[in-house]
Amino acid sequence: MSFDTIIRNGTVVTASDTFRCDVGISNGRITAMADTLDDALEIIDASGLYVMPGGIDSHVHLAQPSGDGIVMADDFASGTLSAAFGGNTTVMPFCLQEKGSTLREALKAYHAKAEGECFVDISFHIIVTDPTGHVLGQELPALVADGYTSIKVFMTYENLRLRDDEILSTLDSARTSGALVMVHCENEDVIRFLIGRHEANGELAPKYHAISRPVAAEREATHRALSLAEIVDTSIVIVHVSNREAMEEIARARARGGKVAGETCPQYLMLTANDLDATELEGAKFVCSPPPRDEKSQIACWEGLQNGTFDLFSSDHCPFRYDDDQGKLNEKGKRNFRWIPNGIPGVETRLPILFSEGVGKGRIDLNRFVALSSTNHAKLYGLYPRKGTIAIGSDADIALWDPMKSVVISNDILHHGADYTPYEGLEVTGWPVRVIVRGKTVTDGDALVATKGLGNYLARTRSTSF
Ligand code: DUC
Ligand code: ZN
Ligand code: ZN
Repeated sequence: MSFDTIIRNGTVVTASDTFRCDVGISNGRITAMADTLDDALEIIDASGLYVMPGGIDSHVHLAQPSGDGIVMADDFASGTLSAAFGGNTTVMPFCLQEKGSTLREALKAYHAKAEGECFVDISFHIIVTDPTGHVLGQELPALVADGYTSIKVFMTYENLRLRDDEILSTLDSARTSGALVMVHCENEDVIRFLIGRHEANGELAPKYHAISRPVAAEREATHRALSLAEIVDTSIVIVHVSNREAMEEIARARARGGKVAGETCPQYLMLTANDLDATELEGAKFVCSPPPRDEKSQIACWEGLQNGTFDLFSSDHCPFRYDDDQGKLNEKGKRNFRWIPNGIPGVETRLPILFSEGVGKGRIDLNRFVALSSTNHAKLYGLYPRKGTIAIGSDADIALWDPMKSVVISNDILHHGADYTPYEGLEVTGWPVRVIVRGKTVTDGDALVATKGLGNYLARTRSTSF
């Protein structure tokens, strides 16, 4: 049998197994796995490397309008390029419904932005901001049938949040149509009250962003979202969880029989609220929501990755330039934390951080790394087993990892559109040295060897996790 490509001498790692094996690829798929394979147009020597499923980052924001003249630092080209260099082969950006528009109109606009631009495969979650009868009764069921099988709702941000009755109707429609609902859990009324108090006191520095979004506001909203899902018997994903109290809500909901998935992100392992209290306005670089907490919360989030509270480790890549009047330091943001856009870059650093801090420091094993970074995302969001594993018949989406390669993270070596990384100076060991999407090499060492447009849009099935 002849192959397009053979990956030889590597150690294959999946979410369940680690074994020595050659991998044969034909027409973009894995077609053979055996001790020794011969005869291919291209042989890649993976001696000393791990052959892992490419990362799936199911939580990224690209080219998403943020209002007030703020512009996201990544479009689909730069965001997916950065994703590829970070070991990812699929990302799942959000498609924002503008109030007054339909979901189909939103999708049309985002498909136009992404078409021909991507370096890795993509698939959209739709952010529902205007859950009209038409949206929930007609559009959502038809969209699920067309492969748009997940949506996100917000409990915070004046212009995005849904009221509880709207969340209930959305969850109820999702149950009947088969969509999976991701929820951003923070109590908007609490946050607005606290922002108002700090503004009245003239407390306007970036650190007040974290102070006005306390753990209790996240815990309460997490509890409420889980209760609303329980009331209409719907599965739910609690995204970007930052602390133990919200984790405990997830555990309690599961103990009551709730179908709940949990997600955390690198910022909750590596940053704290103290980072927002840097000199001058540097703290703006770390403004994201929910905000990073404290060292005890970091420990809690590691426990959650170990014990299964979290199924997903995603970046929540939401990049804004720092020194830019369309970014963090816009005219109003320089004067008041309320106007600093929320979000930080991280799609390229997610996997090296989890590998180095997790596998390298003995907190998780290699198989859990693969589950948290790829396989569970594919299962939860309806891409498995086409994506998220190394198996015969799966897409040949592969990251070759050098577990010994040490890199000092610095913005100079990253490929995103932001002008900083929150992880500047962090040394990591373990780095993706070659990334292959459906059999085609996209990155080889520091070199980009593909052209944009290689990434496809992925229609998805319903979640297979619950
Ligand atoms: N929520 C996200 O999911 N990403 C960035 C900002 C936010 O509030
Ligand atoms: Zn969110
Ligand atoms: Zn996000």
